[in-house]
Amino acid sequence: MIKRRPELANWQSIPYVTAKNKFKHMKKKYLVFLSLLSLVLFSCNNKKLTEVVEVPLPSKEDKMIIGNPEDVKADDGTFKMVALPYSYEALAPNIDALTMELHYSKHYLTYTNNLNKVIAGTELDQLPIEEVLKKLDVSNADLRNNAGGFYNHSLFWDSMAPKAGGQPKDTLALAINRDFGSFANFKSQFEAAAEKRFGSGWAWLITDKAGKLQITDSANQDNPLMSNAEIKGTPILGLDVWEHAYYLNYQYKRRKYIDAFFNVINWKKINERYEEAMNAK
Ligand code: MN3
Repeated sequence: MIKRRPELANWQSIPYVTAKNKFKHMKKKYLVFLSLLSLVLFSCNNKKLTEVVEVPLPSKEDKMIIGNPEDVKADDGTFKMVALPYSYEALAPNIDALTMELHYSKHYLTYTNNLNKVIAGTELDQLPIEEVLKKLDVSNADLRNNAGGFYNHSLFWDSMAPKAGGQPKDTLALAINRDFGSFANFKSQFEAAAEKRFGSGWAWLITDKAGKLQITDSANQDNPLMSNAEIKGTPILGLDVWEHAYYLNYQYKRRKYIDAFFNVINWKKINERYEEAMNAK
């Protein structure tokens, strides 16, 4: 026998069970009254039941909001958004689609538009972004935050790829072994830097002036190219640890996000950047 919840039993049994024995003798008026009563009971309890079983699953509408990175257009300006080289869904479950969409189409777009606004007409306007970062006055918060935000995110997108992760091969693998002893050592030091960065900021793998790999971190949208950096160098890998980069999927568990990032690091691209940085020295 199927067990009914009490509220279910009420509306299903009362009108019929109590009505059963008296049915033949009932006057028309009473029948009408009962029908009305059962209607009222049914609709009330039906409403209650709906409320009980209602689960806030994502609706079709929610799923529809995942758009296409190609549709994101910044306002006209010197600095152009880097195209996202994969769809918003491509890094899931490591980085979820909604986080990617908001991060790229809202945060990154805003940094790009704001940088173009704040830099327009200044002497830095026509320089490559790396030169802007080295030369900007760090007391100019507007320029510092938006130039940093633009550069850091531009580097971030293709630091990741679907079906990536694992370990670097090629030149970078040798350099990591040389400077950290092993990939495992590098990984644990990088993860520690990303985890201990208090509040919003970034963890970095850079090449310093001497060509040595170093791990560092920075607050907000600062980075190792800026004149105020504790350890200066050329970033080849950056991890965004702002809450907007992981909170939807990982909430306060930043460590889980950091671990997941290692499943999508595009080591082929990082190796290219490393070789470029070495060739530029
Ligand atoms: Mn970000």
